[in-house]
Order: sequence, then C-alpha cells, then structure tokens
Amino acid sequence: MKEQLQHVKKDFLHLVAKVTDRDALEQLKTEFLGRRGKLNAAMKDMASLAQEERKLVGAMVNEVKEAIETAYAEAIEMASKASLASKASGEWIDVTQPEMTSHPKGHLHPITQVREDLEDLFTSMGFIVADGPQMESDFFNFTALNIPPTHPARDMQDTFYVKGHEGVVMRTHTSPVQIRGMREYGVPLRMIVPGRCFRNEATDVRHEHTLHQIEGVVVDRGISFAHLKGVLEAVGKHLYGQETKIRLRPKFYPFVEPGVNGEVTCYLCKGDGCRLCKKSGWLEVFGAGMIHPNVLREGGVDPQTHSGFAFGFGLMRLVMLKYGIDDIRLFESGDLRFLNQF
Ligand code: FA5
Repeated sequence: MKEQLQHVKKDFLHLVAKVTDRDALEQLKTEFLGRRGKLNAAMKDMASLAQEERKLVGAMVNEVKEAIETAYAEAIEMASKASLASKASGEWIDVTQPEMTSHPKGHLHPITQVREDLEDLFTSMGFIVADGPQMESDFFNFTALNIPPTHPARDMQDTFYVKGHEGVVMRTHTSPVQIRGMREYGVPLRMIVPGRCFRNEATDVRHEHTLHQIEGVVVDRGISFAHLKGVLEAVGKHLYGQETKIRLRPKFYPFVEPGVNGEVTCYLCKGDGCRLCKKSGWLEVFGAGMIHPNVLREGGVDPQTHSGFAFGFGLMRLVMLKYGIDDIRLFESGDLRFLNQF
C-alpha cells in the first residue's frame, strides 16, 4: 500500500507540471483527491491493517495529500499569472494623454457639522443618540404629549397630514421620541434625538417648512431643574464661548411642567444689546422643562419615583447664530455659493 501511495504522489507531480489551464488543473485534482479519486482507491485496504501499521500508512496518506495540494496551489498561481500577463499584452496605455483631472471633494452640510459636534458633546456627558420616525402617529406627536385633539396647542404646530393614512402626520417636533425612548430604553435615561421635523408654515427668514431639532431627555430618580440648567449652560458655553450665560423664562408647553423658554447671551455683543439680539442682549434658542407626569406615564415611567427634564433646540437657528446666517431658507436651497463657505 505504501508503494501505491508513493505512485499516486509521483503520478500527480508528473502530470501537474504539464498542465497550465485552471479548469484542467481542477479536474486533475479531483481525479486524485476526489471521493472516487486515486488516493482513496490506494487506501481501500487500510481498514484491514494492524493498528501500528495503520498509523504509519495514515501519516503517509497525509503527507501525499499535502504534497498534492501544495503542488496544485502553486500550479494554480502560475496559471493565474500567465493568464493576466496574456491579457495585459493585448492592452496599451497612451502615455501622451493629459492627466485625469481630480474630482473636487464634497464636504458636510453646516447643519450636519454642528449636529455632529453636539452629538460629540452630549455623548461625552453620557447621553445616547437615538432616532425616531419622521412620519409619526398623531398619537405620539400630539395626544401622548398631553395635546389631545381639541387642545389649542395643536394650532401652534400645524403639520402635514398623510393622505390615505388616517392618524398619521409628518412630525412637528422631535418630542414624540421622549416617549418612544422611555418605552424602548427604560430608566435611567440620558438621550438626545437629532432629526428632521415639518411644519405647515408660511416660510420667511426665520421659518422653514422642514426644520431640524435636537431633543434632549434625562430621566432618573431625583432629577431637578438644576440639572436641566447645568446641561443647557454646558451647551451654551460649548457653542458660544465660556463667558456665555443662559436665561430661562416661563413658557407653556403642554408636555412639561414647569416649561421654559431658553436664551443665551448674545455672542455678538456679549449681552450689551445689538442688531442681532434686537437690543435685548439675549438670543432665544430652545424650549425646555420638567417632563409632565402624564408624559412619564405614557413612557411607562412612574412619576412617584422618577422625574426628568427635556429640551428641544432648533438646530437651524443655532447654526444661523453660530455663523451669522440671516436667512434660514439658504440651508435647503442647494445653492453652492452658500454651501461652499462652510
Ligand atoms: C418645540 O418644538 C418643543 N418640542 C420643544 C421642547 C422640547 C419644549 C422639550 C420643551 C421640552 P418650539 O415650537 O418652540 O418647541 O420649537 C423649538 C425650536 O424649534 C424653536 O426654538 C426654533 O428654534 C425651532 N423652530 C420651530 N419652528 C421652526 C421653523 N418653522 N423653522 C425653523 N426652526 C423652527
């Protein structure tokens, strides 16, 4: 049997040296190593050998198999190189052709740049970045946020309704994800939600029908208004410099209690009053407040044991303030004269 095995190896090495075509090489390998191949045929009496002898023959079988596989791999590599070389010999390069002009690289939209910068800031404070649907149910966008169908607060955020889909709207704010986030991740929760929103508005220099917001939500035991102020101050300083102060004044939002309107000291006049801040020294950038108990309940959180705050930044207005952009409609205009400045 040992002799037979040596023959198999010798035969293969002899034949493989003559073949240069990949298909023929594969066929040859099957002829030798396949189930009905020559190697298996040479091993057919192995079962009848004594144990010691079987061990020796087994080792030889492995050695023959390895030698065949190595020779096969080398032959395949040579066949591939040869086929590439023959292909290349049929091609040519015109060295007199002018150099290909490189394609100009694009860059991130200013809204994306500021959004990513804020995502970094919030994740460094332990927040997760979550997402929610832009086509939202009327329930999550309004009703679950304490704005039932007959509530006058619905008029403040008129939206687009989806034809043929009763009870579906284009979301007017990122606040529905407050509830979705609590349901999905439970408590304690530290989350921001950047995203597109839509409002049925007459557009002007400060209003767009498609706008970007960043929602922030923190829910845990013992969360207070002081925590909210601390986080908002950190954002204000990050965006507009260390000397920035924030001011919170009462404002009604049905889904928070108490609710506030948040302003930062004008970065242009440092609070003295100028054209940008309409002489007030303050710039309005967000809505915020302590999450209403009804909203916590909708999120599956017990208001007896947990409390939380939420805020919503108008991302476009933040970017306008940062770069001194005076017309919000430029963002979605696709005008390269505007975009190339960032
Ligand atoms: C809200 O949308 C609340 N969901 C914010 C909030 C979240 C309050 C959590 C309390 C707790 P408001 O309608 O004020 O609030 O909008 C928030 C910000 O979105 C505004 O300050 C403004 O910067 C921006 N915004 C609103 N409407 C438009 C619009 N048509 N175009 C551009 N930005 C807008």
